Amino acid sequence: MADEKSVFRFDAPLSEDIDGFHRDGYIAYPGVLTDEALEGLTGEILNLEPVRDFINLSDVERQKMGRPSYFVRPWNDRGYWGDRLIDAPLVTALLQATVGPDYHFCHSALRITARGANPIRLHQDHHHWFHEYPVNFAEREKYYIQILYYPNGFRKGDHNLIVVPGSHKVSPKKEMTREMLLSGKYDKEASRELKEKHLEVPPGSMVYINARMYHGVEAKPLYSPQAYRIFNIDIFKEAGPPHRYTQEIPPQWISAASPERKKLFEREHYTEKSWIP
Ligand SMILES: O=C(O)CCC(=O)C(=O)O
Ligand SMILES: [Fe+2]
Repeated sequence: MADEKSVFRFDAPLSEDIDGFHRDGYIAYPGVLTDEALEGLTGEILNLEPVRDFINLSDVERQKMGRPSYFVRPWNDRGYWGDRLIDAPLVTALLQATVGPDYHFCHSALRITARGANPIRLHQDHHHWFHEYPVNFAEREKYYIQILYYPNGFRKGDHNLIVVPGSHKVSPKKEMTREMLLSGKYDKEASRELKEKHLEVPPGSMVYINARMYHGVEAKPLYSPQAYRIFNIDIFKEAGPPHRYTQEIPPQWISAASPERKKLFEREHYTEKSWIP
């Protein structure tokens, strides 16, 4: 539609962004959603019934229930702005500049995290690494891209994203710990000193990552001034067999899709049998 409003403040990455992606394993775009998209997306998320139910609880109630976060995967209940994220020009340009032309939409998720949430340890995300079927071996080197959105941002020390720039060059290891990764032992493989970087981003930010890069999240303190952090994620995979969470596409998404968007959805979704030879 020619009269569609912009989702992002610009439509294409700079070449230095792409250089940064290859060097560091991620690109951070602080405040990249337009004001209108940020307001629209935030409203759509906060109006979802299970999200409303979750944020209407008090911290004490959530702690009693042992539920400091609300999580849904796949996140299919998307409104106008949530839907537009999937193939907004900046997203398409980033994927084409990094993965190339052959990629598919894998899945999405939504998480609302309240005070008292645990940290998420440093990890890589890729669903072919730690499974040992022939298909998993064949698919290991392919791109798996996570696009992280932070509608209300995060501050350092308050459920902030931690990245280890350059760690996408370290081959996946099941038994890797934070201490091992940062010990210096893998610096040669990464061709740099591996250290944590604690990010801080304003509302409306996106972080585009190669999911091979180690990343984690700090805890959300009980005294956090931000009552809850909103996080939504879209994941894209290089063309090939399904990953562990490659989602079934709702039929109405397919029938409403443009020919270009349809291509993103035309792939198999994951089932228990997907990897069994
Ligand atoms: O919550 C975040 O900022 C990132 C979460 C993450 O790394 C994950 O869900 O795999
Ligand atoms: Fe992750």
